[in-house]
Amino acid sequence: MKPSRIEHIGIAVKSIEESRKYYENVLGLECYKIEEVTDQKVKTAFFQVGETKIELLEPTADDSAVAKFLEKRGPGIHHIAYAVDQVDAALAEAESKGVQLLDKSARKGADNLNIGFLHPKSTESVLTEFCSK
Ligand code: CMX
Repeated sequence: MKPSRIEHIGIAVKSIEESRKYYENVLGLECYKIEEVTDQKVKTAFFQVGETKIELLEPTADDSAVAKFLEKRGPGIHHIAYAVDQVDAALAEAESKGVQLLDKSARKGADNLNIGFLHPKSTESVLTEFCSK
C-alpha cells in the first residue's frame, strides 16, 4: 500500500479566525475552503502548499476529539494524512500487520475525501489518516 504523498497535515487550533492570520499574512497562503465536518465536531480550513495541504482543525463541541487534544496537548500538529489508492484496502493491510484501526472502513471526510484513521498507539504516536479521492 505505499502512500503516494502526504495529502495533508492536520493542525489543531483554538480559533481558525485567529490562526489563519499566520498562514495568510506570514506564509502568504490562501484559504481555499472552510468546511464544518459535523460528525467529527470540527470546523476545518484548507490551504494548498504544492502537492499537499494544511488543514486547520477547530473543535465545534467540548467532546470533540480535537477539543480533547487541545486540552491535553495544546495547539499543534494533530495528524498526518497519506494519500493511498484505496482507503479500505490500506486499512485492511495495516490491520493485517497488527495496527489498531480507528475506522474499520472508509468514511466521508472533509474536502471530498474518503478517509480512515489508525490509532496513534499503533503508529509510533502519530495519529495517522489514509485518504483517497
Ligand atoms: N496524536 C498522537 N497521539 C494522540 C492524539 C493525536 N492526535 N490524540 C490522542 N493521542 C494519544 C493520547 O495522548 C493518549 O496517549 P497516552 O495514553 O500516552 O496519554 C492516547 O492517544 C489515547 O488518548 P485518549 O485521550 O485516551 O483518547 P481520546 O479519547 O483522546 O482519543 C483518538 C484519541 C486518537 C482515539 C481520537 O482522537 C480519534 O478517534 N481520532 C480520530 C478522529 C479524529 O481525530 N477526528 C478529528 C479530525 C477530523 C478531520 O480531519 O476531518
